[in-house]
Amino acid sequence: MNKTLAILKPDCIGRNLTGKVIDFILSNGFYIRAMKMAHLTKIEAEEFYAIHKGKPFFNELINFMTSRPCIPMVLEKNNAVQSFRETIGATDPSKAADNTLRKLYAESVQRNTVHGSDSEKNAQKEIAFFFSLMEITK
Ligand code: IDP
Ligand code: MG
Repeated sequence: MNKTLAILKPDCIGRNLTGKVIDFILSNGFYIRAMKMAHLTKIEAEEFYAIHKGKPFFNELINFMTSRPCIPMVLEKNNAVQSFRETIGATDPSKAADNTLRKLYAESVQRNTVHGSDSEKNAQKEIAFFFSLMEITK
């Protein structure tokens, strides 16, 4: 099994969808190995999303991600990165497949409820951004 980083985004917390989304993740076969609430500062959100700096949606994305706490978690499953991307669906909920988290719950391209790492390398980087080794259970 390998690991990926998920974040339940501020719109998920704000609309009280946390329980439903966690239930969906678990019922799709993922194990939660670490989880916490975090209220990102602007500097932290800019670092996490550094790859998008300069894009037209960047400033609004940072405002959104710092607007409330979020819930980062480390998920484990066979082929975790790709499998979780399939579980969340396309970035734009109007293009997301049926029975994906974003199709079910996302409000818009920006307020799309959940983050998932897009590669093995980024998963490792993003997990280390939020969690120390000691915080990740076996
Ligand atoms: P991803 O989350 O599906 O990997 P990315 O392209 O990495 O999508 O974008 C990161 C986040 O930035 C998205 O999840 C979404 O919240 C926001 N975002 C991406 N594209 C747009 C856009 O065109 N308008 C507004 N927000 C966007
Ligand atoms: Mg991405």
